[in-house]
Amino acid sequence: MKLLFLNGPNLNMLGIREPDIYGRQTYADLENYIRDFCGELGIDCEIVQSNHEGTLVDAIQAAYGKMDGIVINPAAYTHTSVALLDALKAVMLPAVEVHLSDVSKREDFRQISYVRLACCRTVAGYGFEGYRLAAEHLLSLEKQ
Ligand code: CA2
Repeated sequence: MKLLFLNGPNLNMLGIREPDIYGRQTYADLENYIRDFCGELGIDCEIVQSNHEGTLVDAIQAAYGKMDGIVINPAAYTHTSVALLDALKAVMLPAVEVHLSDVSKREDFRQISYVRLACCRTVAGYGFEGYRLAAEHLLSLEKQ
């Protein structure tokens, strides 16, 4: 199984500020964590981070016909981006939305998620482990 792991704006700053919300581990640690569990689960992974909405749209489109699913943490674009929602709908790949923090317990403006409308599951509040839970869910769908 081939999965695209897509991370949105400012996730490259992990570990630098707001450790109380996002932890002390860095974005490089997150990439290593993803590569490690993908190795264990036999998943072929591609990991992309961008601070630019259009680049994230391009990455979703590039997954069409190439990947079997998408794990996406759109970061702040979660709450604003119809473009990411449309891109996910266009490629029709199974997608899981991931958030490091439990967005349901945060500010009102984080209660809206556009991408959720194109995702089969949301995993929020489990830190790095959420990415593994998302990948395991997509694996379980493939085995059905
Ligand atoms: O909890 C998550 O994973 C979020 O997607 C993270 C986003 C936030 O806008 C979403 O509402 C929830 C923020 C990404 C990283 O932000 C940082 C800010 C300062 C220092 C390090 C990371």
